[in-house]
Amino acid sequence: MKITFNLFITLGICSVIHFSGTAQNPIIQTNYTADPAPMVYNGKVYLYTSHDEDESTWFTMNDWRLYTTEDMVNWTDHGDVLSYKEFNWAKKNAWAPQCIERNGKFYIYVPITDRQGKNGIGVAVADSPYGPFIDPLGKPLVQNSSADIDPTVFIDDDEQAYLLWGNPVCHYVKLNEDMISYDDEIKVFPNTIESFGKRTGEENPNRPTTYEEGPWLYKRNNLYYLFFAAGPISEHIGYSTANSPTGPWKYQGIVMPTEGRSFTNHPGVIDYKGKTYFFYHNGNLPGGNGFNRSVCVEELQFNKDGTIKQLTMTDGIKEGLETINPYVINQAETIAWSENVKSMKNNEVGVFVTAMKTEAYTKVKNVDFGKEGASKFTARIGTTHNSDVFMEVRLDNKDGKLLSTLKVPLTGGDDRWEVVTSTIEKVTGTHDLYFVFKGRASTKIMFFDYWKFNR
Ligand code: FUB
Repeated sequence: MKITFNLFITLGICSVIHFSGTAQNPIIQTNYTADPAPMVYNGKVYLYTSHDEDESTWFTMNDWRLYTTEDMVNWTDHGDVLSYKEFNWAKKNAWAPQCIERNGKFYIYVPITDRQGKNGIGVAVADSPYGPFIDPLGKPLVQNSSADIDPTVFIDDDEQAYLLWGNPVCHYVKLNEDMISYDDEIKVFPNTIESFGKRTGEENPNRPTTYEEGPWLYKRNNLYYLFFAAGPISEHIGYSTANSPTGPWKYQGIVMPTEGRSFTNHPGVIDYKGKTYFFYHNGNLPGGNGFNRSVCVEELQFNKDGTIKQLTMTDGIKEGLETINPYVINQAETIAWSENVKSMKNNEVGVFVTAMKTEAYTKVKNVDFGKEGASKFTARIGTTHNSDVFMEVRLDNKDGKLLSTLKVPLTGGDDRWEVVTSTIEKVTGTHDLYFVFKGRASTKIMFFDYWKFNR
């Protein structure tokens, strides 16, 4: 991403955004996330993202994070799964990643700037989608030019894997079966107007077409789609199609026009449970802007001829694909929506949530209590404040029916917890569940690790 500092400042400025009570976008509210890279594996969506540090005024990005869902509305936060520091040749810039599975191993491709200041694409390998990811090479997989950012990886039906990347042109190479080497020559897609559309509103000899960065390769009905962040700045998302993963590409138009308070955007597309989903980012969280971005998702729809119905940024997906079972332990960091809550991680409990202000809350969508219903509620919680701190459990909205008010025990730290149980009036049927955190302290009101109901 290359634009002038003044333009960065202008485009980074934020205004106040208001959400309706049913908003689902941005899908992560507990951290700023960008550059979505969804992967479907064993019936679950694994969403890898880059991570804008809070209050960034530049691309201050140190690690990659993972979120999962089975219903497309409740997302479980698994925290950071890899940092640029795991690559001993890297200096900074944990930018747009993508992870793919092959033969039970998980390969994540990441752009990083090395200790000499050169861009490159690293690869790290894990036995599980949750990591730990290890750099098998000890050096970049690709270090070809300053264009080496934004990798997308794709395995075709004939098992050939492709790595594509680049700004301001799109490079590609065929990967070997081991996914961490290549014998083929690195090539560039001809950056023609026919392939990527004529750039309008900016005279730039290096960028004659709309192709900017952030390619994403996807296949449907034997047609290959190349989604990409398109210019000029502020970016929109465009796409091209071809009969082979290496082109020739034919420009097809705009998938998502510019909007959303971020001067970048970045596509990620998956098929899941019979639908196609389009992930992107914007600056729409409170405090959000071009350097404090947030990942969103929309359903993507196609016309009969395979072209794409243009999208706008919406409040998000309203209907969950599954319900949540309240009679097993549910992690507090499985969230449909939240306000003033941060996710954190430690060795004691893994990922947990911290309420940063009084009245902070998390919402879990579509909790199915069944016909028999629940009569007990249990949560693992704690606080460092000896003033009164309470966690309320409510139904269907933040001020909805009160099921329970737990007095949060003074445990003294997020490495010390108590399990608290209360009896509740019987609840049956399917409801959205709200956990509302109340206390007098000005920060870190309380910690919340998990919850469960009993019959
Ligand atoms: O997140 C850093 C950079 O911004 C990415 O590499 C680009 O795709 C843009 O989203």
